[in-house]
Amino acid sequence: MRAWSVPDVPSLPEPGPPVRIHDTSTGTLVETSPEGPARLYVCGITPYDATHIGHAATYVAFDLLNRAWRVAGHDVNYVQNVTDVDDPLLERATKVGIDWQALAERETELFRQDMEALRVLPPMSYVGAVESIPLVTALIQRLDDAGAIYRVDDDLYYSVGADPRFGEISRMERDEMCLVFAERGGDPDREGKRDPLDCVVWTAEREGEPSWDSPFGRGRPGWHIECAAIAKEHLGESFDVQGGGSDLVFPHHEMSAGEGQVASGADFARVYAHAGMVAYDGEKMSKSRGNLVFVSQLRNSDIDPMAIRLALLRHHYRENWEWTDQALFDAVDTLQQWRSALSLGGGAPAAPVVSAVTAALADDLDAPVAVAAVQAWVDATLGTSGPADKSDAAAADVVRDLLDASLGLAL
Ligand code: 5CA
Ligand code: ZN
Repeated sequence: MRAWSVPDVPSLPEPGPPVRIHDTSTGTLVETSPEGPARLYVCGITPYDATHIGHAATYVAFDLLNRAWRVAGHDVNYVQNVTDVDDPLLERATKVGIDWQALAERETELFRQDMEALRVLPPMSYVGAVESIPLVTALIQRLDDAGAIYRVDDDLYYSVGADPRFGEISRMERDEMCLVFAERGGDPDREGKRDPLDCVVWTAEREGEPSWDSPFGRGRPGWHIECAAIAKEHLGESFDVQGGGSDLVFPHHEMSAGEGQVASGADFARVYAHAGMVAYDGEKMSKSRGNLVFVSQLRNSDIDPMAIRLALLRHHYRENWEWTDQALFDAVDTLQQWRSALSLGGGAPAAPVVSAVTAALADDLDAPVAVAAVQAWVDATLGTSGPADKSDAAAADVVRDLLDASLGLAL
């Protein structure tokens, strides 16, 4: 599938430090040490509605990782999927009476435009579930050869018990797994399953739903196997970081990692990184609850996308936080002040702010600390924090490049 256009990324005077990131499976910060290009898989959207601020926060978070790696001197092989066939998409298409493919194409296109406006670097491979069906069936075949697949009626299930490491990513107790599995698309109570937590990898053809030929009969892919198959094909059997929002820890990342590991014997990802959930009106922003603020709506009301991005960057990516309109207006004001500092050309020395911002981002993507360092430079440059050294005649160019390369803020 086509991704979106690549913005210019300026280079910085010197490389940034190695990047550390929080790993959900160990609860620790891990220094990433990519061999060759850094390999990143971030779960993409299910395109049945427009991109909301919660989605944007998650993709901006992993964009910081992509940028921090590049600043540290790595090439990055970034892969993202589009879940362009799945239950929620088909249900929405039926409900609103439009063709499911047209709905998926429309919302994917809007997502591309939103990502472009927010200066999120595009993935090298942007891959749909539908176009990946041959990869999915090949992976199911490998799992079947490993004895990890069985049938319930005509549907195929993956045995979670086939992976001795099952549960090591989410580290949830079984009771909790069963509850969360039921809430997030799973079917713990279906009769005929060997383990309530086993997940579907191939849903047999159903009346009125799309289906494709496969060695196991007509049907369509399950959700978790989609990401396992796409990641393995486009990044290799193992890769550096698997990313997504924290609502994907279980079952999605646990299941796709298990499927990946049983097929190859190798670790799926080295690190599992998760962004916190953005709330609005007191509850997690979600399509099913309907408490949404859409990026495209804000853009249509002439909000500067860089202000949206700055409002997101003011929160650490692992935090759960609540979006407010006021925070967006504050970001608009802040950008105006930053732009006036940059328009002076010279100002406070740039070198310390470059070190502070690249160090903060390499330290588990600490954007709030990076933003505070920029603010301190702006205050010193504008003289709003009292007398300051303003001797760096070329400071603005360096800080402008820093903002663009590290934080994705083109001012
Ligand atoms: N297609 C699957 C992943 S393979 C999916 O979860 N799609 S999604 O459209 O529902 O979500 C896309 C991404 O946005 C996921 O990483 C999800 O964790 C993240 N996300 C969804 N809601 C929020 C929210 N309120 N705050 C932060 N991130 C969110
Ligand atoms: Zn996924």
